Formats: sequence, C-alpha cells, structure tokens
Amino acid sequence: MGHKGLDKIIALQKNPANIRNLCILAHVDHGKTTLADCLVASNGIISSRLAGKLRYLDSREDEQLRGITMKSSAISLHYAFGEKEYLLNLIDSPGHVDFSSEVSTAVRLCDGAIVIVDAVEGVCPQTQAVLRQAWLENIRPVLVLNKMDRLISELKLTSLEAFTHLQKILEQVNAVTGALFTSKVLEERAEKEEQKEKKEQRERDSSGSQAGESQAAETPGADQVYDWSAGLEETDDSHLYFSPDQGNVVFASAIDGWGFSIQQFARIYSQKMGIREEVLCKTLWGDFFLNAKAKKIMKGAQAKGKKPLFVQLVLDNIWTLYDAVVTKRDKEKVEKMMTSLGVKVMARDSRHSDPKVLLSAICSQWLPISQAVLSMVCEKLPSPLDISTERVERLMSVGARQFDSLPERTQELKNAFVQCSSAAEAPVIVFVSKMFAVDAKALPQNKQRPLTHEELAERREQARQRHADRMAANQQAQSSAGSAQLSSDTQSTQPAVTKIPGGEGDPIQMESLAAVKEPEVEEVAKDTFVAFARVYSGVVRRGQKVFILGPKYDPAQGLNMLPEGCMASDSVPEVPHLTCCTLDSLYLLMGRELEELDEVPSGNVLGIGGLEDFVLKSATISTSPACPPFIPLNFEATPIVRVAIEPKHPSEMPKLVRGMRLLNQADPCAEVLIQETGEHVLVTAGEVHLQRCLDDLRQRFAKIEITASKPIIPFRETVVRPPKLDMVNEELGRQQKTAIIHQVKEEAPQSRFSDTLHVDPGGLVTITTPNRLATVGVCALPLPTEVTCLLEASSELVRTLEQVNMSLREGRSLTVSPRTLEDIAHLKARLAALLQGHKWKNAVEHIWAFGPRRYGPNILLNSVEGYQRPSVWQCLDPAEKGAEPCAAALRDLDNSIVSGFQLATLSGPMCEEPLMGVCFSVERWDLQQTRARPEPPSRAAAPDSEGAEAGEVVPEDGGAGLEAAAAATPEEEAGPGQVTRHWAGAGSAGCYGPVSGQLIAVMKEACRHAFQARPQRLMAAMYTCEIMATAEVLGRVYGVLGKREGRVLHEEMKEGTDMFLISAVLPVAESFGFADEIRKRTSGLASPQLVFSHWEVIASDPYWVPTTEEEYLHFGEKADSANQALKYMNAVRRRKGLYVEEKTVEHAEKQRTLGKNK
Ligand SMILES: Nc1nc2c(ncn2[C@@H]2O[C@H](COP(=O)(O)OP(=O)(O)OP(=O)(O)O)[C@@H](O)[C@H]2O)c(=O)[nH]1
Ligand SMILES: [Mg+2]
Repeated sequence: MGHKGLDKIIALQKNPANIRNLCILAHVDHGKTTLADCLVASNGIISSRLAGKLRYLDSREDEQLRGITMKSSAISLHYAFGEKEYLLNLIDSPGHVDFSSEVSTAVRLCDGAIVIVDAVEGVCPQTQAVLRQAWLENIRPVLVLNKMDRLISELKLTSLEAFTHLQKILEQVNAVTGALFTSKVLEERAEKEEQKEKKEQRERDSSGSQAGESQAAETPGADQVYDWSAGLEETDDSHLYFSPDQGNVVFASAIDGWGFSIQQFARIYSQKMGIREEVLCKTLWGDFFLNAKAKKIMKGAQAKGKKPLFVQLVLDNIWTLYDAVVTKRDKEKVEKMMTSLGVKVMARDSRHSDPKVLLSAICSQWLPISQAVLSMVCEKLPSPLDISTERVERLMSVGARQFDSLPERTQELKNAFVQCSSAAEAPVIVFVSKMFAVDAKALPQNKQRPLTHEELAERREQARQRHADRMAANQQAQSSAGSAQLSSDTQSTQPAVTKIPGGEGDPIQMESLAAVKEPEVEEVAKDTFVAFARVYSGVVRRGQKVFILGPKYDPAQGLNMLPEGCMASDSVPEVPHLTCCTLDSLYLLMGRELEELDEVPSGNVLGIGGLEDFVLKSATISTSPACPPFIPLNFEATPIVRVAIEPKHPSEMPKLVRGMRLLNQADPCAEVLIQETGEHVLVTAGEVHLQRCLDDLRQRFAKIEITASKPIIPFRETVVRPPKLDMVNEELGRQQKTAIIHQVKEEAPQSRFSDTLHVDPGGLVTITTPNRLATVGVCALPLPTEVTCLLEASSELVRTLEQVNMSLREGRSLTVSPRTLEDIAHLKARLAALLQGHKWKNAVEHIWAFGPRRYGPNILLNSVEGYQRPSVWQCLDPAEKGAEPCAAALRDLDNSIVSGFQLATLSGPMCEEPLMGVCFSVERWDLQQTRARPEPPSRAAAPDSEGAEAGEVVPEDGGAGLEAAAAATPEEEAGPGQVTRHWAGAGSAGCYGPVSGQLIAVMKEACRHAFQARPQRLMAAMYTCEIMATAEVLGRVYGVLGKREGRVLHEEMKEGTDMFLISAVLPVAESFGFADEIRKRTSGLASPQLVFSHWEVIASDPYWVPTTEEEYLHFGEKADSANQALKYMNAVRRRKGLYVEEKTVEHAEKQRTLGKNK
C-alpha cells in the first residue's frame, strides 16, 4: 500500500462519523469473498480484471484450494460518496457451518453487515443463522441479492419470472427477520408488563400504608381492560425489513462485476423520462406499471396483465444485454447498446473469445457493483457514533449481572461508549474478539519496505562516507597514484547500486544489509499472534499501558482493591482476572498485509501485536479498572468432533504440546485437552474444521508429522422404561420384563462391595460401606425427555444456581440480579410442571444436586425419610437462608453422597461415558452413630477401602481418572471452610476421614448398580443436516442417508427452482465422510451442512439376547447381526481399553473353505 493511501486512511480514522465497520455474512458459497474482491478492486489494491477470480481475502492456501473461506479477515477501504470521504473497515467471514465461530468474532466488531443471498438458492440454513447472529449482536444488516446472472443463464427465466422469483426470496428473508423481531417484541412486552405490575404493586403498598380510604379508588386494575393484542401493532418495524424502495437492497452479480439499487435507476429515468425521482423510487419495485398514453404510473400491473416497472425499466435492459453479448454474440447490437449506455471497452476485451469478458467490461462501467454496494453501506449502515445504548448495556452485562447492578463508575462508562470520543481524557476501551497467527516475516516491522527518497539519499550519503573513509585509510597505507581514479569510479557506480538495495555490485551495501538482517533470522521461524480488535472509546497508542480484563473480572472487586485513580502504569496490586500490559504494536488490517500504526482513535478496527502472553482467545482491554469484561461471544456451533493426536516420532511430544497450545489460542472454537488416559485430544466443530486444524498443526504450529486417531465419538448412557414389546413385536408379560432387565446383573462381574450388595425386585440397590458405618439405598429412574432437554438447555443457569448455593453454604453473599433469580424460579416452575405424576410427587423440592460436574442433565433426589436438607432452590427463598440443617455430621457427609453421585454420572457402567437423563433417588441412608470413636489409623482401614479413603477419589477402572479428579475439586474447594468449622464439634474423627471416602465409593457403586438394574440404552449425538439437491440426484441422497442410519424429517421443493431441500437427522457416529460421499455420489450437485442438534436414545438394547422362541428363530442364538448399540458400545470400550466380550472363532472350517475358493 502506498504511503498516500495509508496517510489518507489514517486521516479518515479520526472522523468516526464517516467510518463504517461492517462484515459480509451469508450461507456458504453465496459469493462473499467474490463481492469483497470487487470492493477491494475499487481501491486499486487488486486489478479489477482479477476481481472475483483472485479471492484476495482467502489468503490461506487451503482456502484457495477448497474454494471456501475458513477465517474472517479484515481490510480497510476508502470510498468517496458525494462530497464526503468514508473509511470502510470491511470483514469477510466464512459461510461454512464449521467456521461459524469466526462469524461471531467478526460480527462483534461491526456496526453493520452486508447479508448476501444467492438469487437462485434463496434463504439457506446459514442465512438464517447469520441473520440471527446479526440480530443478537444488534447490528444493522443490508441485503445484496447476488448471482443474478444465474437467473438468466442457468435458470433461463424471463425477466418477468425473475421478478416474481426475486419477490419471493425477499419475502423469505423478511420472514426470518420478522420472526426474530416478533420474538423480541413479545419478550420486551412481557418484561414491560412485569415491571408495570411491580410498580403498581409498590404503589399500592405505599398508598395502602399512607391513605387507607382513597385506596379503593386509586387501585388500578379495578376497571382493567384485558389487552389481547401482542403489542406488535403499535411497534413500527418497517425499518427492519429489506425492501428495494427503502434503499437497503442491491441486486448484483459479483462475478460479472455489476450491481444496482433501484435508486440508481430512478435517477437515470427521472432524467430520461421527466418523472420525479422520489416517485420512481417508490414505484420501481412493486406492482406498478407505466401507462404510456396517460403518462402516468399506475398500480395493479399484475391484475391488468401489464409489465411491472421493475421489469420494464430495469430487468429488461439487463436481459437484453446478456442476450446480445452472451447468447447471440451480436456485435452490432452490442455496439449500439454500448453507445447508448455511454460505455467504452478496450479492443482486446471485445475481441476476447469468452463473451463474459466483454460482458463484465460493459457491466462494470455501466453499473459498477462497488459503487452500488458502497453507497448503500455509507447511507444505510450506522457509524460507530450511532451505537445504541441498548447494545452497550448488553455488551457490558456479563453473566448473572444486569446493567443496573454494576458499580456506579462502571455504569458511567456507558457514556464513553455512546460518545465514542477520541479526546485525551476518554478512557480507552478495546475488545479483542480473536487472536490470529501471523508469520513473523509478514509483520511490517520485519519486512523490507521500499525506501523513500530521503532514506535513499541518506543511505547513499552514508555509503559514500564509509567508502571515502576506507579509501582514505587505503591511501594512507599505500601512497599509490591510482586513488584518484578509484574515487571517481565510485561516484559513477554508486547511484546505480543504491537503486537496487542489496544488489550484488556493491560490497558496502551488502555489508550494511547483512548487519541489519542478522537479528531477524531468529524471529523468522516464529509465528506471532495479532489480536483482532476494535476501539470503542479513547485512543490506543503504541507503548501505552493498559489493563487486560479476563472474562471473569469483576469491576466491583477491582475498584475495591485498587487505589482510587489507579492507572495501568502504576505498580498495581494483584486483582483476580486483571493484568497489566504494554501495547507493543498496532496494525492496520489490510487483508493479507499489515501496516504499522502509531495510534488508533475510537471507532476503528485494528490489529494489536504482543498480546499473546496475556490474551488467550478474547479479552477486554481498558485503561479504567471500572470497565467490565464484555459478554462472551455468542457461538452457534458446538465443538463435537474429537480426535486424539500424537507425534509420529515420540520424541517430538514437546513440540506437539506447544503446537496445540498455539492452535488453541489461534482458533476461537477449537478445544485442546489432555484426556484422562494421557491422550492429547483436539475437539473441533466438524470435519472440515478438523482438517484445517490438523493442517495448521502440521505446517504452522508444531511443524512436525502427526498422526490423528479416528474421530472419537461421544455417547451418553441412560436408562429407559421397561419395553412393552419384545424384539419381534410380541407383548411381554410382567415376569419376562423383569427377566430381561436382570439378565445383565447376574452376569456382572463381582464387585468388591458384592458382599453387602442387595438388589430388590423394584430396582432399589443397597450397599454398606466396608467399615459397616453407613448404608445407602439408591434406585435409578429415567427422567422424562422434556426434563432432560430442559436441563441440557439450562446448564448455564444451573451452574449459576450451584455457584450461588455454594456461596450461601460458605456464608458468603453473592449478589444475584433479580433477572437471574427470576430465571431460576422459572426453571423450577417448569421442572415442577414437567415432573408430574405419583412417582415425582414433590420431587422438585427434594432435588439434592445435578450432575455430572454439578450442572449436568441428571438429578440426585433426596427421598431419605427424615432428612431435611436445604433445598437447591434456597436462594429463591430468603427466609430459608438462615435455616441450618439438622446435624453437622449429617451435613458433612452430605457432600460425600453428592460426590459419589457426580462420579457415577460422569462415567456410566456401559462404556464409561457420561450419563444423561437419569434420576438417582436416595431412599435410604443410615449412619451408625459411632463417629465419636476415633477411627483406627488408616493402615487398619486400608485393606478394606482399597485406597478409596480420605476423601480421595481413586478411579478403579481407569475410566475416570483425570476427569473424576476434576469433578472432585469443587468439593475440595468447598471443603476447607467447612472443615475448619466442624473440626471442633466432630472431635477427632474428621469429616474427610475414612467414612466419607468410603461413602463416596459406596454411593458411586450404588448408583452404578441401580443404573444397571434398569434397561440401559446408549444415546447418540445427532446432527441435523440440510441438503439441497436436484430431482435427479434425490434418490442417491436418500440412499446415502439410509446407509448411514439417517432419518429424513421433511423434504420440500424450493419455490421457483428445481431444487429440493431435505432436512434429516444423522448420528454423528455415521457422519464422517458423509459430506464427501454425498458430493461424490451426486457429482457435486448436493452439499450437506451438518450442525449438532441433540442427543437421541438408540432404540436397540446393547445387552439384548433372544429370550423367547420367536426371537431365537428370528435372530439366531447370538443375535449379533444388527445390534447397532452393541457395536457402538464395544467400539468405545475397546478404545478405552475396557473389557469387551467378544466372540471367538467358532466355525473355523468355514474360513478354510473361503480361503480355498479365493
Ligand atoms: N454465477 C455466479 N457465480 C458467482 C457469483 N459470485 C460468486 N460466484 C461463484 O460462487 C462461488 C463461491 O464464491 P465465494 O465468493 O468464494 O463464496 P463465499 O460466500 O465467499 O464462500 P465461503 O466463504 O466459503 O462461505 C465461486 O465459484 C464464485 O465464482 C455471481 O454473481 N454469479
Ligand atoms: Mg468466502
């Protein structure tokens, strides 16, 4: 980039009113990067001939190879619109679902978005997803209907048909926005109503106490009119919708370089036809036609069978042009059209064998796409100054906190956001949405830039000086006569040499360059990280000291702990989640290039170097400790595909570990963890994402050869109600049912608790600890599906609930916003509504804990007679806060029961996968009151408890090592407070003595047996998958789906096209290679998008063996032919090194015959 361009951008950065931060969003392949190319070309960064072919912002090699974008990247452009100059910070985002986290990182930094929709395909799943993202982040979208050329050349629609088609697509897009809007309005209305009610209540209370008599008259509600309207009517939503007459829609073909808004045509025709521009703007789109006789524009084109204005004045022109240039190749007509349009093309373009070249040469002059899109952007998208208070409040309200509950000084910062001021006193607020890796060589400070004239002159002077010095030295040494000639030689050669810095002819130049280059060599091998960020307030300067606020930073705590007026440059006391750092370098993001900047004013997108040690993935940066961390990015994709990774040469392990750490930092969505077995595991959003991560590891971060395991597929374990039918659809009698359930248990290997284990026919399992001090009785019940779903969906809320409970137990107070309390109350009410029936009577009140990890979708229920413990809902009821549970000893061991439950739910007995949708009801819990007697020293207890002592959790089957320990940590964290409190009372027997340890183990074992006493099932993770396919390949798509256990949900024809849209669900376990297979079988005509959706119970019972005669007949003795669940279960067990019951070869002779036949 030239210095002039850079200077201009630096100047424009200072005027936020003329800045637009925007991203391009769309479904995969709808043409985002192609459009970005056109916009980039308008700034002369790439040649306009290459626009659309280069895909400049797809800078990675694999992006170019695969033809899809994999990361979001930014570029700053300038645009002169009217009299004003604008700075556009444009971010291109990927459309593939696997990379949707990159969309989130882009959307957060923007104020507006260009949403692209393919004019043929219309609204696709990702279109909906990105519209939702834009909506959630409160940014304003404009629409580009791209690939209009496909309507002409592929679908071969007439201009009138195309008009109807476009109208339909617009309706689809608006339907999505409409749905988002309605849900929001309804939500807001409900909130308003509630507030009003509360206010009224308050008023009533106060008036009641003040003036008793007037109360009746004043009480509102006496003559209340019930309002049944939803509040939608009174809310103006017209600005939300896309409509060409609003100026927020552009029709385009990015590949051919043209695009227009109807305003452009209105301008052209108002001059030509003498109709007022405003009238044309209102009527060019819609059911209007031109009455030539009356010289009027009239309504009702469709009813009267007339050509709508849009067709007559706009589309027909384009259709004719395509017809003449591409289809008929009618030179004369083209010439004529060019003259009437006032377009001139170069001779080589009009002679080109490909008519598309001529077409885009004409179109890009007639209706340049960059102009149409950029003027719409400047006019319709908000500037950083227009940031709404609503958006600011949302950004600042983290977790359970609401904006109102933030400290006052924090609330004051809202003004800084709204003013977006670059004044000296404005606090600096910056948000980093992701870290991206840059080759250190590519950093501007390490790059050799062309020298300026002054620098050239200076260098020349230096070289001359040095040379002269040396000459002088030489002269002194040898007083020969040739010196005069030499110096004249140098004078003549030097200018030529300095033009080519480092050119070979000049030893002096070489020498000086070598000196400069040396320190670089080390850096070259390294990747550095640059933060992708935006300034919301103040001016960031190079070398400035700032606070980095982690996501858990609490401004209230920070303000308390830091001295008044504390700056990041002072020596700051330690505050949790707050660090200080210096901003090393600031960059202007220019797609593949970076330009160094000294300062960046408010309202701009920028890159920040040198943060890699302070920021993992995202962070908030500020000069004020009152600044709250921004709400976390809203990710749509769930990372679900796991693989274990190891280096090819074991000695390279440290490199792999380092590489994985870097990858974790560089990717917003990838997760890297070490599993209990010591494996290094990478979790990604999907297959394509996985591939990209592996490539990155190999080529960039670890730079070693690695091997990746087959994807590790997650499962869940659950129990179900006993089946009513057997496998051949015969009714099962009651006895048979129990027989089926118990056949497993009899075969189960003897556990070390088996001497005290008792299972009653109802499924109640009782076990006593080896020291005979405690006995627990547990039974397992399947939770209703809705409850499981609700718990899954509310996991964040349950986690908050658990935190609140924990702090209540420890006697700390945690301020919870009323909103969160309301949410908790709502959750409770919904659970109560769903847990109906005799079995679940009062269950909600008796919930003891959730698990695994204290927030999972399983419930521990307290059905112990006479044991009153504080409910998990205690935070809802302030009166209960002080109520202490009955006995301290009971309370201590309460934790052991919960821990045992957490361990049991973390890894189930089928294949050590987490449980889901299971309720463990503790029916019995007897404690021998011998606790006053000191326990024998642990040596005596050891043989019994086999290491499961002192509260330490020792996994007995290698399945739950690390994770189990992790689950137990909250326990230990919570522990100390209680331990110290109760030590005195409990005498010498500590609560973490052998009893509690044994109780944990026994509880876990009881849960596992109770689980096994029910019909067990595996649950598989399911993808939803949307496939677009033409009628010819539909059959093959169904074939592939069927083979892979997929289930078609529905199929519909996309209006106006010959495409079918198929929605299906597919087990994740069967999804690997699915996209490729579909693409191959349909010769690339169908391409599926897979998104994780839910967990589903696999109907078949993995432990099933035939019991009835019919079943023997039907399935044979082994019945191992079609048991999908068994296959999955054994695969997992094998992977984990667990015992797998396998067939040995039974009919060896058959194998021999096979061999002979070969
Ligand atoms: N016919 C036609 N093809 C287009 C047009 N614009 C883009 N394409 C083609 O569509 C394909 C995808 O274009 P991209 O720009 O890479 O799409 P994208 O939206 O960036 O895709 P992702 O980044 O992977 O989501 C390319 O083959 C383009 O040549 C257009 O206006 N008309
Ligand atoms: Mg792209």
